[in-house]
Amino acid sequence: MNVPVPNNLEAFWMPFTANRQFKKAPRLLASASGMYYTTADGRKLLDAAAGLWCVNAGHGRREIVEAVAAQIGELDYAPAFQMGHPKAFELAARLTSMMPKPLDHVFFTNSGSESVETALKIAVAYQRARGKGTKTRLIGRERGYHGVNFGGISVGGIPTNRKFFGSLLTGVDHMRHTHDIERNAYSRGQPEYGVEFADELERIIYLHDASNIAAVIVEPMSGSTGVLVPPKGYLERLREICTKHDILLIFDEVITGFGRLGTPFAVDYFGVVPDMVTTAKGITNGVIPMGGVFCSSEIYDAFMTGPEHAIELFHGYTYSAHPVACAASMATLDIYANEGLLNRGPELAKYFEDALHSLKGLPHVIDIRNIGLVGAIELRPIEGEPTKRAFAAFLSAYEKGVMMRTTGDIIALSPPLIVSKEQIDFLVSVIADVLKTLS
Ligand code: PXG
Repeated sequence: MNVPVPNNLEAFWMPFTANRQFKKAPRLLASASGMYYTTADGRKLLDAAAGLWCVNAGHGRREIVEAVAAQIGELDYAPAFQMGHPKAFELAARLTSMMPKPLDHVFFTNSGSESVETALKIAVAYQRARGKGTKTRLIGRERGYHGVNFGGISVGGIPTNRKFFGSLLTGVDHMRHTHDIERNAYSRGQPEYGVEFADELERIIYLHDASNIAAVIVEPMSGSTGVLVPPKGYLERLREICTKHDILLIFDEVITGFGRLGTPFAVDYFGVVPDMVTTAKGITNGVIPMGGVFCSSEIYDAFMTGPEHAIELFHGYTYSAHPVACAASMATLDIYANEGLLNRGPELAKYFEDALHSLKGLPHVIDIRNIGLVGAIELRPIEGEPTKRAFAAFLSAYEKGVMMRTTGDIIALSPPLIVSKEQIDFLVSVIADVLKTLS
């Protein structure tokens, strides 16, 4: 029998972590409030990552705490299969009212990964439901991150997330990514060059034939692979090509959803409407796991045929529309609305942009890019040791009072949407310090 030992870090196999290194020098967070974490050794850390891109309204929001506590007392759990509870329907109506037409249905999940699997399955099943059962292939993109389940890593484009896990899904192809630092370094907002990368989709469609392709999935802005902002006109062109060939377009808005770009969704920022949108993270401010897949009425209606007593879609999770998650989400949406957090772009994005770009010229910096309340600083990798320089920057920032994310040799910044100009200044001054002292 394993006897529990106090302060034993061994048992927890940590996700996406260098376990042995971490356990030698752990970084433990003990509490959080507003824009700050407090570490177990009592230091205050500015949260420049919104947790993991999810705590958009900041930490410790009392309204969410109270809504969750009240919900557990009133209805702790309710099955969502052949049963319902009022908040699930209320939340769905509220969420879909935030989306442009025709995205007027939402399927609830518990994470971004589950949202992606759900969207891919709905895409394939939809094609079959409307009599186009040969349309099964899925197209993703290099450097895309769509979570860690088999569908998501198959359409995803991160080699390390794929190479250990066998043959993945069959029938998947990928477009090239849109990162083009030679032409677009130091872009502010959408880069000028690269609309033609969307034309690769035509080449892939020609190869496989549109009659065999169900859907294309992309992040409107790739977050976790280093804030890759789509070139001007790129998403519009993807939309045109998908429409022309009768292929569904899925936007993975797990990161961009709920205000990250300074607008409620990327759909609003870019003015491009896909057929499905995957979300999670900010849907509950990260407090309770939850995700949602928005679908067009055309997709939903295609399933609403056959005998009325029959289940239309054989898919769902024990915790789909969990009452506590629904309560957390409603309280979160109230905060977003009351404080105008989903529309902070006009007020803050330019300030954030100027602050970030002031780091140009500091040691190791090879690109700075931004959109809404997301920014990235790309560093020149140490020769033969990729990722090491950015990770050293992460550790140094942690010592200096900032928690940020790094991916590859890129520092990614996505503060909670309650961030103030003074906090942006502090963040940028810490990063400047870090860069000046980094080898
Ligand atoms: N799609 C996108 C676009 C994501 O960014 C997922 C799906 C998967 O969500 P879940 O909830 O299953 O993790 C994500 C998740 C990072 C980082 O540091 C990014 C994510 C998760 C953890 C870390 O960039 N994105």
